[in-house]
Amino acid sequence: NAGHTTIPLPRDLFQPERVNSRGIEFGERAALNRLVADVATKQTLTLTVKHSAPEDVDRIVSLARDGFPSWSRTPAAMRAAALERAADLLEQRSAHFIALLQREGGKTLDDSVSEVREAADFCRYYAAQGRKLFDNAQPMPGPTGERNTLRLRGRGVFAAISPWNFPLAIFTGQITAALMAGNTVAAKPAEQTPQIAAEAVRLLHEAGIPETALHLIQGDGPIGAALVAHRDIAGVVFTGSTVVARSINRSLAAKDGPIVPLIAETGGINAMIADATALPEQVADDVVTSAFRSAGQRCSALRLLFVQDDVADRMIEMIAGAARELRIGDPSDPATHVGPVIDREAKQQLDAHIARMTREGRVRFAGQAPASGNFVAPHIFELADARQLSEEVFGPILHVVRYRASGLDAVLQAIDDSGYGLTLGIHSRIDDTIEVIVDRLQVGNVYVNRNMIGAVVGVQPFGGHGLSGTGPKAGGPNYLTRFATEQTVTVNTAAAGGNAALMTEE
Ligand code: UN1
Repeated sequence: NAGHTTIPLPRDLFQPERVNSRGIEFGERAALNRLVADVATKQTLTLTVKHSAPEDVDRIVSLARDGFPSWSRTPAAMRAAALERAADLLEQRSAHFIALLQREGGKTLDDSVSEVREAADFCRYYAAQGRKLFDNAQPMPGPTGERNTLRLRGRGVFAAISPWNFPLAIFTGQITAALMAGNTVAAKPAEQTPQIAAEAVRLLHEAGIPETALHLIQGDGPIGAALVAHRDIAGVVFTGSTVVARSINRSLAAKDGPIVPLIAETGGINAMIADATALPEQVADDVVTSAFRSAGQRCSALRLLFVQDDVADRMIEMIAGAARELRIGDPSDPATHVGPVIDREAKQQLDAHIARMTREGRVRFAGQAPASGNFVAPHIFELADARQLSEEVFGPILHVVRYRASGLDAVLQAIDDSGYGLTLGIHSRIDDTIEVIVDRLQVGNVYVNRNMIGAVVGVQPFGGHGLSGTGPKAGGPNYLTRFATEQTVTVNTAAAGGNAALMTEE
């Protein structure tokens, strides 16, 4: 039997005059106002999304398989054009998607605005990369009398499994990369954010992606597992937890039939190192942004701050001071810095972590959150040893560890030993220190003397290593090729007869 997800729609979605005073960079005022009116009439409604049943998975994957020959032969320039139209549509309807991100994803205005921007950026970036990579076979060197070319082609049906924390950007990014590479797609969004996914798919179809090339499967973990296990899946792209990535790997390994690649982007116990030469105001600002913005619900977020002991007390005090200024509450209020966590289950897990740390006497700062709703206040805990944090805590919770200058090596060892390698922050004014740290740690995204979230498509391609994922980096120049398979063609140009046509193509 198919399950379902019910999402209550909150009151007061927008306060337009305040939105305007903050200056949204794109989207029109009229659209915002229409939206407010629209939502106001639906205050008490709930949204119910029907989940796919396991037998639907089979039907949908078959449809995607049938759609593959035609889509994979569609010229890359046409596939790219559809992605570019999707970017235009996302921008034209940004106000609508911003509202959805606030309503369904609980995201703040700033985060929602950036997310629509990022989704459009993914479309344009992959379109531009795809035009370069896919339409022309690349000539390869070879001896006289032989012509060698290498080309990329789609693999088949890609399963795209995406998280609730970037329900538009990551969802759209995975799908557009797979489509640009010539695959058809069965996309399974997080069960917490079904409406955003449904509207994004509708928009992509409207932009010119054929319905036979892109299919949506709504549901929770078991539906995702059925999709991954399906015999006709040619590739899987996944963003989410390390635990789920492992189970996908196991499922793929256990399948008969083709060997199926997994592109996984997972979590991290992301560290920042602030030494005694760092600028305290800058550190405080960047730590608060990295650890608490988006309610800490980014895989890039800072979890573990190492502070040199000479400056530790002052630094922690300044960070706590900056954290105290954060406004926690309704994400539809433009003044809010920290919105809710995604659901009750997430809140319960975070509350349990906070209770344990508090019992152990580690509290250095505890913020205030509204009592009702799924809010978790920012917290700072001090640990004696980094190894006391062995799992990713996905919320607005920062752990601090002091280190002595002579103990930097042990800090690097501890970061390395975690097995994760996603983001890393360094605050220091000593170039040698920065160089040593960057060189020593195999981490995907390193940020020096700035915050460590918000990787920009095409500027800081995003993704990690080890327990943090397989690479290649999303929004980077090597991403699309991993969705494709390669074919070389070697032609004996010296042969007579049948090869003449191929020869004259040159
Ligand atoms: C994620 O949180 O799942 O750099 C990944 C950033 C974002 C992270 C996205 N691009 O903060």
